[in-house]
Amino acid sequence: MTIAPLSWTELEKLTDFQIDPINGPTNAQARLRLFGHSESEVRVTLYRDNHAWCPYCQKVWLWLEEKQIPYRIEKVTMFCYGEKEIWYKRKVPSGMLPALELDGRLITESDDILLALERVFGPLGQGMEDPRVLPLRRLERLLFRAWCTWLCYPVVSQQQERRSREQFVEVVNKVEYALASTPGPYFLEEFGTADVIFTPYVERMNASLYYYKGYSLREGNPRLSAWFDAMESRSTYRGTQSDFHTHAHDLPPQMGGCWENGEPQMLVNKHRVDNGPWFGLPDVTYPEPENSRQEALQRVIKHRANMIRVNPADDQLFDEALRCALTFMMTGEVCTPPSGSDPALRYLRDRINVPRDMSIYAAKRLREALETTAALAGDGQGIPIPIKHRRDQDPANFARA
Ligand SMILES: N[C@@H](CCC(=O)N[C@@H](CS)C(=O)NCC(=O)O)C(=O)O
Repeated sequence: MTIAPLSWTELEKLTDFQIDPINGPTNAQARLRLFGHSESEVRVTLYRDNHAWCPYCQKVWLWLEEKQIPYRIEKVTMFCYGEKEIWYKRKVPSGMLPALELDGRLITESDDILLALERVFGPLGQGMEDPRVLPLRRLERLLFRAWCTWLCYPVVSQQQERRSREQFVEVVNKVEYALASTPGPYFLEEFGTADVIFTPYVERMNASLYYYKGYSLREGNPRLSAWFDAMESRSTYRGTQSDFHTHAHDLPPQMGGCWENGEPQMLVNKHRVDNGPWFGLPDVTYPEPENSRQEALQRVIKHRANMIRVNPADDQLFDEALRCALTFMMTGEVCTPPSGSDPALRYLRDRINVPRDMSIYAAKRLREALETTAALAGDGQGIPIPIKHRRDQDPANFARA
């Protein structure tokens, strides 16, 4: 039995999901964060990228959220997905992100930003220049370089591939040792600056090595695994956390390329990240919130006009197909989409971004509904995700209401 798709009005009745972007938990939509303070107390503006892809921005973002410093957020386009805003180039001629204004003074370079914030608001746990944090900061850079060496150069021989992997694993062992040297799950006794500094790239390593190398950082290393679990117990981290699919496809243009090794496990992982099932991937382990479907539905309803306009398919065809997928997601009833809509549904499936569009479980629910519904129409794929740039994600195309 297959049912007719619900109308937008009927779908709207199935979600009451809402967040308080200003004073509620960490979220990617906010333009102002007050943590219960008044707007007149805001001394900080964070300039970060539109899609929450920039790792150095995530570092500063997480720090501000942890310290609950009232701040404004201005979103800027990255070179890889669109035109840099002229107003931003006037402020920061290189166009680099993040930047931060503190009492009207502009600061660039994420480490300098954290140092300046510390001077005014105090450190987060042990600070940037604490003698116990300094070696951990160096270790993070060592890990970063070993990761780039493995991921971001073409695979020339199996021997070279093995050596790069071994060198990376050697540094990971040092990270495991550092994590094991204190009793709790964090780098030092208490959560603090060191954890914030490791977060953006360890998250990206977990995603990219799983997808391009068949290596599971989170599953293969018990201390890192416990660290990820502890990070996920924090609403601040959950609000900034991305997923495997988003990173697997946002990193290539940012890093100048990510190279697959073609090994059997890699091929299995890649297929799963792209085609599902998305539940059970080691990109998240906290339990799914009860309202993840409602969240996904609310986000689609809010942005449906742009999503339908930007989709390469005919607007009416995609409108109906999308409502079929949402009907299935909310009711569990099979709803067959119009014939020929399978590539359009998969085009959207491939472009849901976490945390920009919705949180990790909401995205999994929506991707699953889009894929299940597309499969009823056929096996047509959407236009492939570009590798050298991501202008398919140009925010200018989504700005119109
Ligand atoms: N060392 C800098 C690195 C900043 C950086 O590399 N930013 C990249 C994004 S992650 C950037 O702004 N690139 C320009 C662009 O993509 O538009 C810092 O720590 O802030």
